[in-house]
Amino acid sequence: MERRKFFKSVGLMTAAAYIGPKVFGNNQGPVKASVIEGVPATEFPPLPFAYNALEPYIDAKTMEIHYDKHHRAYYTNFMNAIKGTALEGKPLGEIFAGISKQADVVRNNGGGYYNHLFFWKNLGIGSSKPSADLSAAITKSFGSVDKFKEAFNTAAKTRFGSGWAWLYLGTDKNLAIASSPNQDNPLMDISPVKGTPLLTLDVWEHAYYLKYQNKRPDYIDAFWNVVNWDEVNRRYLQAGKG
Ligand code: MN3
Repeated sequence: MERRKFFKSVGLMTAAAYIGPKVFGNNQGPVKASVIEGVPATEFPPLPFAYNALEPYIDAKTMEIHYDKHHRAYYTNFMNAIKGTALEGKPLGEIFAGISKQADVVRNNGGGYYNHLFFWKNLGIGSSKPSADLSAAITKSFGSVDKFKEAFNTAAKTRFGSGWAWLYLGTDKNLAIASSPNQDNPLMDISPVKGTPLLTLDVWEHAYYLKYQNKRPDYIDAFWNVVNWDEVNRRYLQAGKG
C-alpha cells in the first residue's frame, strides 16, 4: 500500500490517542499543547503499520515484540500505576511537567508509554522529506541536513545503556539534539534538556538486538530509511503555531 494512504487510514484509528485542547496549563513554557499526545487512551493504541512494514530496516519479529510486549507492558503498568490516583485522566504533558513529584513507576512507565507512541508515528516507508521550513531550521541550527543526521547519530550512538535520541524545539526556539536515559523525554521537568519533541529514536537494545545484535550504529544508519518526515514536519509546524 502506498505509505501516504496507509498512514491516512491508520490515522483514523489512532485519532483517539491524540489530544483535545485541554492538555497544558498556562505556565508550561514553550511546549505546545498541539504536539503533545493527550490523556492516555483507555485501550492500548494500535501500531500504525504492519509488523513487517519497515523491513528490511526494522524486522517484523522485533516490531512485534517491541510493540506487543514492551510497549504494551509500559502502557499497562502506567495505567495501573495511575488508576484511582489524582493522575488518572490527566494529560500526559501535565503529568510529565510535574514528574519529579511522582514515583519512579509513573516516570518510567509513563515515559515508556508515551515515547513508543511517539516513535511509531515518526516511522514509515515512503518518499517523505523535511519540509522547506524544517530544512531551513535544520540548516540554521546544524549547518546542513547531513550534519544534523551526523549529530543525531552521535547522540544515539553515545547514549550509554538504554535511552532515546531526540530532535526537539528548545526553549530558545532553536532546534536541538539530545539523548535521554531510560524512558525520560524532553517534556519531563527532571530532564536537563527541555522542549517540544519532533523526532525520536529508541536505542534500547530491545529495539534492535534481534537483527543487529551489538551493532547499534548499523541500526541507527538504517533508521534514516524509515523516518516519516511528514509526521516530523507536522509536529514542527504545530510547535511553531502553538
Ligand atoms: Mn523500546
